[in-house]
Amino acid sequence: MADTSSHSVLSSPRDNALQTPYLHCSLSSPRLENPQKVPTQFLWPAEDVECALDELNEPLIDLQGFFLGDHESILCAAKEIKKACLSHGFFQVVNHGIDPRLIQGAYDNIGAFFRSPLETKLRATKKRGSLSGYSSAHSERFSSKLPWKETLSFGFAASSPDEEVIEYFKSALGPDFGQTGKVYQKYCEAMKDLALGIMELLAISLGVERLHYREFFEDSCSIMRCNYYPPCKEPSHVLGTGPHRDPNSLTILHEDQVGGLEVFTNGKWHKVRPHPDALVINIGDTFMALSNGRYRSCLHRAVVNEYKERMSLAFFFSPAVDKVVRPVQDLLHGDSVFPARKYPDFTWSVFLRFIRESYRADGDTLLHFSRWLLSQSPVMPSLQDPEMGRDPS
Ligand SMILES: O=C(O)CCC(=O)C(=O)O
Repeated sequence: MADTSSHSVLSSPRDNALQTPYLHCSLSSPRLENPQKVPTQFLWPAEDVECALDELNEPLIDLQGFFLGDHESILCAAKEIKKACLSHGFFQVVNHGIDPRLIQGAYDNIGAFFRSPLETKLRATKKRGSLSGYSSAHSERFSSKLPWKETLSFGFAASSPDEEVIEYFKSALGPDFGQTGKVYQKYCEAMKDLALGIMELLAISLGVERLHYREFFEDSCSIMRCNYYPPCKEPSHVLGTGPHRDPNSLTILHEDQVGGLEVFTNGKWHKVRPHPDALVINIGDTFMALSNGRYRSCLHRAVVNEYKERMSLAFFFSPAVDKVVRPVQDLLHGDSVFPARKYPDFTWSVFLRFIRESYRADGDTLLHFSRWLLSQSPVMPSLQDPEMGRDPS
């Protein structure tokens, strides 16, 4: 995989911070002199940037009845979730119980971080192989098809000390960022609790014992990523986030009202309409494996806007690193649609290492990971299964 030790920086004109950012590029290519022109490292192939015309007709699921324990509402929500997950792995939830002031606080704080002078952001620079840190266009790892964005990522483990996120912000960025750490500590805790609730609904929808996934994910090890997408003069040639399926289990995303998230289903890209009160939920590869391929890991991307900046907050919910990812027995009865075993057993730590060291997440990550895993462990009994690792889409 190509790599570069230099970095690119999406930065803003001094007089109008975050309104009309342009790009300084210090990759191996010449420095960008004309902000109207996108450097080649940010260009994507035509098939990846094909324009979405239609909106996705995903369900907007009301979680109020679930929190109140209303049996009928729970069954109804589980039914809608099942339909969405069998089809594309994407839905939105409202009445999710997350305080809107917490969400606003998360945007205010991370907006202030992205608006900070470059030298402040670089204090948290993501090191190669690390999950946490500030990254400009992921150029610390890649040198082509770069995403038009800056990100700040950090870990959140359910079993870690109460102040893990606060400590991260203070140690990476200094004491001034303690308050931002407090907001994100709370935000991640709230996301983890919501994810555990959604796991109950997923279990019900799959006909699995209701608490099975809640217990499996009790000691979850998640990743929070804040995305900042500056406006781009040539939006039709770049992507804020390239087409991919999330390798983790479940992603809970809040996006601002600019719009840009798109989902691939029925052979084409669909726009997702942002709902101010909703959280976006998508199934990731690890849950697809846990469901033995029944539920689809959602293929998605984010496009950028010519005039407006955009931010999104992605919580990537994942199991404890050493938990063995294996479907429950009830999902292993093979038939013509779902073979007995679709993916080999794996742990989140091995999957993470695969993505960090040898593979750039895309639409086929789980397929390639499964093949690689099988090539490493020829004694795995599931090797006999010819359907192993085949992507359902
Ligand atoms: O910003 C978005 O809408 C999508 C972000 C995303 O897919 C990611 O961060 O992996």
